[in-house]
Amino acid sequence: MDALASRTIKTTCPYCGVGCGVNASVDALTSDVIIEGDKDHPANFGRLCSKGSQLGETLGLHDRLLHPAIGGRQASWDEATDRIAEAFSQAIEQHGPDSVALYVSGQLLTEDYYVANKLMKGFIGSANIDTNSRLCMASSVAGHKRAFGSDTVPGTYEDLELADLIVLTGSNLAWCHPVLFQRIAAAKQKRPGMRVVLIDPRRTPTAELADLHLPLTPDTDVAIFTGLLRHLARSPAIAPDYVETNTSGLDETLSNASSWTIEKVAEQCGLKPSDVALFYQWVAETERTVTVYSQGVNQSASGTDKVNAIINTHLITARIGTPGMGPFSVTGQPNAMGGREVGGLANMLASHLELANPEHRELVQTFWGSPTIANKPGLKAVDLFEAIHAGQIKALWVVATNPSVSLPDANRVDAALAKVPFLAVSDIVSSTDTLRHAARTGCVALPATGWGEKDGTVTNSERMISRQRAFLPAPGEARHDWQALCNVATKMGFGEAFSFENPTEVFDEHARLSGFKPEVRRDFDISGRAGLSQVAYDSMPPFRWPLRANGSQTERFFAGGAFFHADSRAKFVTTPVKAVEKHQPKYPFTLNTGRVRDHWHTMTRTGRSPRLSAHMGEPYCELHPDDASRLGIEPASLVRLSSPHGSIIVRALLSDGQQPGSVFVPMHWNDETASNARVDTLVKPDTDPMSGQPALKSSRVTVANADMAWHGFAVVKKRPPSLPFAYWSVSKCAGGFALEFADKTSPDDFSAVAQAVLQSDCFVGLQDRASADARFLAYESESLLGTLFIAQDPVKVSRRWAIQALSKPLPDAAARVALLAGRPPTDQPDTGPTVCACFSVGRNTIASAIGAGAVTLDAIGSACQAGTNCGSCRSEIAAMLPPLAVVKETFDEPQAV
Ligand SMILES: Nc1nc2c(c(=O)[nH]1)N[C@H]1C(S)=C(S)[C@@H](COP(=O)(O)OP(=O)(O)OC[C@H]3O[C@@H](n4cnc5c(=O)[nH]c(N)nc54)[C@H](O)[C@@H]3O)O[C@H]1N2
Ligand SMILES: Nc1nc2c(c(=O)[nH]1)N[C@H]1C(S)=C(S)[C@@H](COP(=O)(O)OP(=O)(O)OC[C@H]3O[C@@H](n4cnc5c(=O)[nH]c(N)nc54)[C@H](O)[C@@H]3O)O[C@H]1N2
Ligand code: SF4
Ligand SMILES: [Mo]
Repeated sequence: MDALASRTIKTTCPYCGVGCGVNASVDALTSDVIIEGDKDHPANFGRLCSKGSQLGETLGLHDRLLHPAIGGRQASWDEATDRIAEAFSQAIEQHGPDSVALYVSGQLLTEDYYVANKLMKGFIGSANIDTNSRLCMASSVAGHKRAFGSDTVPGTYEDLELADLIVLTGSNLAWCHPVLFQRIAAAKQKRPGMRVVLIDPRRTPTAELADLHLPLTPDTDVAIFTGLLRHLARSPAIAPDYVETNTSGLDETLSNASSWTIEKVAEQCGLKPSDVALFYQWVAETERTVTVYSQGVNQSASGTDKVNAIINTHLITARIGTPGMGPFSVTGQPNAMGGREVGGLANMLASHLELANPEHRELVQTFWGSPTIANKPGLKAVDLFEAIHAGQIKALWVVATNPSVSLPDANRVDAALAKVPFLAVSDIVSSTDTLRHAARTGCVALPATGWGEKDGTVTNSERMISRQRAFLPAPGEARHDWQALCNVATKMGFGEAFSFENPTEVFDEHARLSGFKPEVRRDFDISGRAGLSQVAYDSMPPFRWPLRANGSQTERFFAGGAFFHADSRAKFVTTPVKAVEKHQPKYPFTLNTGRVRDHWHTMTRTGRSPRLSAHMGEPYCELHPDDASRLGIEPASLVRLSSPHGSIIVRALLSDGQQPGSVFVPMHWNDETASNARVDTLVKPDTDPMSGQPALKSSRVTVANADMAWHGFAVVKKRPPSLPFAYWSVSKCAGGFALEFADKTSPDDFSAVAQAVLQSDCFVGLQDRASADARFLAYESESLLGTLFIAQDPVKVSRRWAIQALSKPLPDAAARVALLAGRPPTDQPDTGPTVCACFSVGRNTIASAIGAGAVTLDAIGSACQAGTNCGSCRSEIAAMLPPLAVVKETFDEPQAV
């Protein structure tokens, strides 16, 4: 056992921007990694969500990328970095610095990110470095800059607890920032007077906490906040002194808002006027108001305007920078903020300085002592991949992101990855949709260290900088991303500026730059942490920026004005309301996309966890039951969604939380986990004109039955090398893999299907060819290899029960018959699909607890443990509880059980 691994190490969760503190240790006997929430961390005070709690299950060396490769052939680091340096240098020599590009990620540590940005902007001399944060936070950055003159998040998480009204817009906080959701839920329980409003076209689990849900027509947020501004201007909530002293542009912005009466807003947004009026009334009467926003706001062609329409309502009321109030952009990735701080976007410079400002460029160039500095913005993510098609980009290095899955018009992105003359990809796993392209002749794959192996810092949504610390050794030949970047920089001739020995030195340079020439006014400054020794860096506790050289800090920004525009005033931004898109008969549905509770992005990590994969096992499309019945789509059948850009096949999940005419498909599934479910192949590449952020939540699609002749479900110990069917999806389960599949034509005999899926000749089974009903079971000596069920309609066998059987000893003849019958024996009730991932509690178990009289979350927890560990499932459990009236009745007239 490595000496590193025997102690408890304080680190930070690698998933969302909440940035929870994690205590990690390795069990000396089993080598299992034990994960607990860090009670001392100011983001979570010991809480973790389901993803954080199950981090241990996502580690391990299987499927890791362990060696560099050139053209798919294993190579040494020296050869691989030679090849990258040569390809980059050659392109620069022949076609100039703008012919090369880096596409990086908000999941890099600040130290990795700093080095990447320094190399590109200061030494290569191009700003062609962009990041997946373009898909994520770019509209918030642009909105902040327009309003404040800087990319500043004014408040802190504590504001969420201190607020009397929280407006959540375009955010599914319960699933995407679960620990913040829990902090709000706890505060609301203590202070029931606190109100929550949710603005989201669909009813999500977040709605469980909401006193009011406004299911607006997609992309009409600008209208609702413009109307709110008008309303506030006419209410006692207006703060004339603050507006007068600290802002500019209100008159023009208000005159743009003048026609947006409650009735007009309600009509534009498809809401009841009384609901809009109630929302406006609550905001007007509640001084302590926080507006939390995320991708329903950012990922839109009017994303930046949405951000500014929100900020306008906080400026007019002076509800900013004061405990319990403010606009609050919650960031997605663990280091979305750190990336912004080092200038990771193509239009920014390090230390929150401006690429467009000559004084700022000179400051950074002087500090770096660099031969050059990029003097014009580089290509933004969507444009960058388009520039490959135009032949402008000759060499591209992708680090810690999976653009073949996550960028809009993903088939065209794939074509670009297949076409770019030179491609390098750094990743931690051995196979992704993007990495596949790096196996082309002459292209390079680099193995990176992942969470638990790497060391550095990340910044969360409330400007809190925390350490990620290693507690595992680097596997195989994996190296840290900053090291790979320094290796290449050195080979390109920039060795002196990239001679960092460790992340401490990188952090130190970053901290010093932030305090260099303080007379150039900026918000970001961590020079108070410059000059740390290795020991001090290693033990550095979380701290919030700014932390200046003199030790001073700013907890919250802008209560007293002091904005970062030249006149120190904030700007009201006029945000014209765009017309709602007309109905398009050819593509009648609006395609909304986003996340599920237990998967992270392209599933390269959460997909390794059986517990996390149990919650949502398959790609799906949420669809209103009325639309489904009109189209003849049965629940759980397979549907084909098509757009002008592509087409996918996913499972239909009927839900009246969805608006008729809209569908929702998660972004997670990809070619590694399903036959044809990359939702971004459908998504249009339209972007916000200000921020360049793609409009990922509003494409146009058709929905139709996928018309399958038969459906299959199997659990197997070994994943089959291929599944030759029109539809398939694979998920990790305890002891093996769960497979769903279907095909267009029925074979005469399903034995060949059984052979391919069960990967064995030793199987027993029965089949009824006329009804396409068949069951098979394969075993080897004492153990079950897999079971397979085929039916004409979607297979109705209990998934949990079939999965459990895989880990049990080979059943006796009676149990085999029960297995083949596809029904749990009567003494083993079907516990239903997983709701609580921590304790693997199924929906049916929770339903029986409710049936037996448990009518509160706590009572259900006592009865079956569900919801008692991380709490991420509590909103789903709450949704299963009967409405209050029924609950009361049950209390009044207890039923004899
Ligand atoms: N479980 C999980 N958590 C995550 C992630 C993950 O992959 N999995 N990823 C992290 C990352 S990087 C990010 S960026 C965040 C994202 O966090 P969120 O933004 O909360 O998540 P999304 O599901 O992308 O979208 C949020 C909501 O926007 C709604 N929406 C769509 N269109 C509109 C609209 O026009 N107006 C309004 N008001 N709402 C609209 C959608 O219906 C959806 O419920 O999550 C982070 N946390
Ligand atoms: N339709 C639609 N598309 C979307 C979104 C949406 O809501 N809808 N959301 C967008 C948003 S907000 C985001 S943030 C993106 C996310 O999209 P991506 O960034 O493409 O998704 P990830 O799966 O997080 O990709 C990270 C990759 O880096 C690898 N990796 C993990 N750790 C490390 C490391 O330390 N070093 C290296 N080198 N590699 C590592 C992982 O294995 C994985 O392959 O998706 C965007 N795309
Ligand atoms: S809320 Fe969950 S995913 Fe986000 S940082 Fe905390 S534990 Fe990780
Ligand atoms: Mo994101």
